[in-house]
This record gives sequence, structure tokens and C-alpha cells, in this order.
Amino acid sequence: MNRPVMEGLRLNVPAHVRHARLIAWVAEVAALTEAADVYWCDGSQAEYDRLCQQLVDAGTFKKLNPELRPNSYLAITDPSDVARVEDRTFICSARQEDAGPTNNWMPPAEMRALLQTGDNALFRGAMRGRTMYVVPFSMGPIGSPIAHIGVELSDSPYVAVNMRLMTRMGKAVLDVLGDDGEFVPCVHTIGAPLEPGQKDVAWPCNKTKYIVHYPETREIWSYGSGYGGNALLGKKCFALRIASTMGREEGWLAEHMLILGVTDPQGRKKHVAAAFPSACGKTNFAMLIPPEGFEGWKVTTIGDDIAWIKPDAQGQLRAINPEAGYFGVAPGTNRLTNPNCMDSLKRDVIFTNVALTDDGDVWWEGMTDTPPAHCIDWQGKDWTPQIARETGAKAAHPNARFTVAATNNPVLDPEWDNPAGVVIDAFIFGGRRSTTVPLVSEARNWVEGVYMAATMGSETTAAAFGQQGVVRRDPFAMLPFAGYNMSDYFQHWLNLGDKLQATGAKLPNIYCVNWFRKGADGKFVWPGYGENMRVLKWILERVDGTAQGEAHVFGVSPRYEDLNWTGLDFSREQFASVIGIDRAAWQQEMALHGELFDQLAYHLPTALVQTKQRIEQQLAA
Ligand code: SAT
Ligand code: MN
Repeated sequence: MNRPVMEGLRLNVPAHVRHARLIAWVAEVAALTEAADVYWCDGSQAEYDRLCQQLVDAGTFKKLNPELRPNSYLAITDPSDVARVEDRTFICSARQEDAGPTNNWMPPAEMRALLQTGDNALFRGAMRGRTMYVVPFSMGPIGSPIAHIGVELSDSPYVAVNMRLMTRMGKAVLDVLGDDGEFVPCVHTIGAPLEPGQKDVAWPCNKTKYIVHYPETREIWSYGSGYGGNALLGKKCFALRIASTMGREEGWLAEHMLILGVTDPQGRKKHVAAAFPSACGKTNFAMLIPPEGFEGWKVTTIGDDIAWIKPDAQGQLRAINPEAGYFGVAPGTNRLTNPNCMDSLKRDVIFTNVALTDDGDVWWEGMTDTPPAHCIDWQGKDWTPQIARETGAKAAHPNARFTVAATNNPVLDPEWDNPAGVVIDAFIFGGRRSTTVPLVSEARNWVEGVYMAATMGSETTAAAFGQQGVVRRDPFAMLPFAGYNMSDYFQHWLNLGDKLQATGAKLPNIYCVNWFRKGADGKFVWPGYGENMRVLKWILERVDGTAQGEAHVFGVSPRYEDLNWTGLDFSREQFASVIGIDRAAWQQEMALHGELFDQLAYHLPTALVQTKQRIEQQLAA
């Protein structure tokens, strides 16, 4: 066995690691980045506790009051490193057309010169003075035929401990990898080398940021950020951007979708996968508690953010959650909006950028009706309700997050870890739209559903840097996450539908929802959260062919009498204002679809262009 020992640096390869290619790559990256030490994560609880203590000692973590929040920590980031950086995210395919007009692109050789090979390459010496953590992880149940392995090399211990909660991480993964298994190499640095004697800061990072994907070689290189999807490379970078390109080649789907199970009072169970943009309530929907009037119904969580979906031998689409934890938005989460989430967060949590209360617990906007009289806000400043009134200061950053293992979720689905996945009965696509888009509509066929998903719009949120609240097209909620040309991605969905239909399999129904329509007073009309069960039940009954609805220009929506209203005071007028289709608004909306289609003209499937023409003709009639 070749165990390279570099000058001045021991690679510390554990005896159980037998994968020569992995060891050689670790050696290469350690040499490039000039890491001071190399540490191989085993994924144990003892290791997690040790690294968390190290983060406490470094000032990155605060340990929360163990009486109130056992085994939990608060991390506060640099104020410039609080969200995904979409304008710094690149798909470096060989041909620009393959990245498409919705992704940033640079020729691979040029990017490699910038990051790895040039004289002043950013990764050169980037880990000086720091330990490089080797983080082996499985996306999906270890050893599942749907799962894939990655190895992240990172100089951030915050990344190492978050990866332990978010993925199946550690020695067991190396065992599956054996001496020659395939893995996606993921290299991450915060870009903050420490010179001898230099004092570290609590959240080291770099103003310059690059989140880079090479789809052809299935590699990820991330520079300068320690936050969320920028740094936990198993998530958006691997499980969506790289996996979507793998899925295209191999005939499966990697989607920005939650997966939930619904069991009715008769004990019949169905599964739904639902795509929403970041910070639009996927975690809440995945943990929904059915309201009054739905006694005997139960919703269970398989995943809250990402689904990998493959056809089985019978032509059914089976989904797994590649992740093993939740990296969810804290603000707005409370006992009313998501009680199961609040229960998941009782212990064993890493909070990032929420506020610290005087008794050593956490708080965020919307957590309780009455805010604490005083706390330390996410920027380390005193915060009181009065300061908030006067200055508008937020206690928690709007994109503050919690990281928690799925096993903390009281409604975790018993099948969540099943290597075979669950059969999907319906797809739901939803955006955040204060106008225009109805509460729910059903596509009459696969193509109409793909059209709905492809033209979806949503108002932007704090999950990404940039202006908030502006409507942008977010096809399939994948705009920031598709690893290849968006039009080719649409075609992949259409092809998969054709292929499955040819086997005689019943395809899942497709729905478009919008929980976010507002009234003239600027307030949400639909109560949302648990009440979304009313829409979900209609969807499942449509799948069974038992519920009624009314056809309109782009699908079928329920009439007032088609939903169960027991336990909710919601009038016909209110319902009309969330389900209605305003012709003028839709004519404007179609113009926006047109702008999207102009942008995506290269390889845009004709079936979608024809669907658009059909809707426009009907609107004009
Ligand atoms: O920061 S993440 O990209 O992981 C979260 C999100 O935007 O969905
Ligand atoms: Mn997400």
C-alpha cells in the first residue's frame, strides 16, 4: 500500500483506509493548500463532541444552557457570510451551452488556473496553519443502490460537525468505498490561511468566493465561504448540481423536493414529493400536523429539501432523501407553524445566526409571541424589543438556520432510511406569489405538469444574497441548483415521462400550489401550515380518482365544495380570492413565461412552446 508521507506533513491515514486513489487525492490537496495537519473523520459521537468543544474554545460556537437546550450550540458567522452566493456559483462544463443561460460559466481550464494551477491560484496555501478534515459521506442510506458517496476535504471544523448531522458520515462510508469505490471529490476552504503567530477570528472566511462545479469530472471546489450550501458540499453542490447531471446521464432525477408520507384514517399510505424554492416552507410542509377535521390522518417526513428519484423495474418512480438531517430556516418557526420542528429542536442542535437569550438559550423572530426583554442579536449586539422598534434591528438573521439530525424528528417516516425508497404518487410545485397563481391546480397530463413546473415563479427570499421579494422565474425550484442547461433539464423530464408511459406505468399526477396569495390589505389570505392538509387531501383524492374539480386554461382546480372545511372558518369569497384566475393578470404572466422561453430558446422543448400557445389562445378566446 502506497502511503505517501509529504515533507513536513503526515497524512495520518488510518489503517482501515485502503483506497489508493483517495489517499493520493488527499495528499495532492494537502500539498496544494499547504494544510498544517490532516484529520480523517470517523463520524463518532466522541469525535463530534470533541470538535464542538474545539469550536467553543475557538469562539465560533457558544454552548447553550444544557438544562434548556441539551447538547446544542450557537454559531455566529461573519456578517458577510450568511447565505448562498448565486452570483459566485459556477458550472464549468466544457461547453457553455451545457451550463446554459441560467448558470454562471467559465471554461474549465480557466477556472482551474484561477483556483488550482495558476501561480496565484486561490487554493495554493489556502489552508496554511489549519487542519484539513477528511469527511467521507454517503448521500442516501449507506450501501443503497440509489445512494452515492462523496468525500469533502475542508479546513472548517464547523463543516465537519454539520456534515455529521446532515449526512451519513464517517468510517462506515470508507468501508463501503473499499479500495476502489467511486466518490465525488469535494474540496472546500474558507480561504483564510493563518500565518505563524496570527490570531484566528471567530468566523474566518474570505471576501472572494467561488462555488465551482465541474460536471464532466464530477468535482466540486468551494472557496471563501463557511456557510450552508456554500460549504456543506453534500447538499446543493453534490445532491443537486452534480447529481442532476448524473441523473440526466443515467435516467433518474435529482430534485429540490421534500418527500412526505400521508396515511389516511383507513391506514392507506401515499407519498408526495414537493418542490419549493429555498425558504418557502418545505420543512413545515414535510412535518405538517393535520388540523381539526382531519382526525386519523397522519403526515410523516422522509425528507425536507432534496429527493433522488429513480424508476424501478415496474416503471414506478421511487424516491430517497439523500440527506440525513435538516438545515432549516429558524425565523418564523414556532409551536403553531411547525410543532414537530420545535420538538426536533429540543436538543442536539447547531443553530447559526439566531439570537442568544440571557439564560443561554436561543430566540428568533416569530419563535414566541412575546419576545425576550433582552438578548444578544446575531451580530453580538444588545437587542431589546424597543431597539427593534426604533432601528428595525433583527435579533436573528432572516436566513438564520438550525442543523439537526433527522432522527430528532418525532414524525420521521419509518421508511426514511429504506434503501429502496418510496413510490411517489404526486409531484407538487409551489412558489411564493402574492398574486395571480391559484391555491392549487392539477395538470391534466405530464407535459402540462412539466410546463407548470418549468414556468414557476417565486418572490426571492433571504436564502440567497440579492434583492428580496422580487418575482423571478424559478423553474422546478431548481434555478440555482440545476447542474446543466435548463432546457435540457426540461427535456429530461419529458423524456422520462415518455419512457415510463411506454412501459404502461401510471405516472404521478403533477400539481402547482401557491400558499402565499395576499389580499388588498397586504396580508396572506390562506392560513397555510397545517391547513395545507385540506389541499393535500384533495390532491390525494384526485390521484385516487375520487375528488371533483373544475377545468380551466391550464389545469383543474377544486371548487369550494370539493375541499373539507371542517374546523376552519374560510368563506366562499376568501376561497374565490385564492383560487381565482384573473385573465389580465394571466396575460401578463404569460408575457413573463415568454421572456423565460426567450432566454431558454436553445434546446427548449417544442412540447412546452406548444403548451404555451394553447394557453394563450384559450386566454384570448
Ligand atoms: O444554504 S442552503 O443552500 O443549504 C439552504 C437553501 O438555500 O435552501
Ligand atoms: Mn433548499
